[in-house]
Amino acid sequence: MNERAMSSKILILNGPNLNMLGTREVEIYGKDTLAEIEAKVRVRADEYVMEIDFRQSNSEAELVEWIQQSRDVFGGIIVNAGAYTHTSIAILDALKMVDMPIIEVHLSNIFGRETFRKVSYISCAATGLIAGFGSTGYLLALEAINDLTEAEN
Ligand code: CA2
Repeated sequence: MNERAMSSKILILNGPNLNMLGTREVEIYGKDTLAEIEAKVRVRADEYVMEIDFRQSNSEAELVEWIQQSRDVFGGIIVNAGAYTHTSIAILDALKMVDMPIIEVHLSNIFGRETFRKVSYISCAATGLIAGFGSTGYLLALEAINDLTEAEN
């Protein structure tokens, strides 16, 4: 076991415009609203006996603050940074400061889309990345983080 046992609390961060899911571009992002994704994730988290804190913000600064505050509180982070994925060195730097598994999630396959979406600034701080499976990606990320934290504890 690690010197400091990992918390089973998982922080799930969602970036800009993800609060609008289910209203437009359903052919790309799926028909689930963010609330429906959260409900599915909560059911799976209960099965893993994992506590989750599911948040969304359109503000880069707020996302950075939440990541900074996650240290010593959470055992892992699942992050869909939305469009900030492709622009934000600030979110990358914040993620680099936390010492816990980080799973990057995208509903769409960002590598099969426009050139600007093929670059993720935050990937180099991530333990792994899941893209292209719609809302199922959040469940896969939870499974991955459960395995990673179980292995640590
Ligand atoms: O595929 C993903 O999960 C993304 O992170 C979603 C972001 C996009 O900017 C990234 O390139 C990939 C966008 C999320 C929300 O977009 C909406 C647009 C219209 C209506 C509803 C949501």
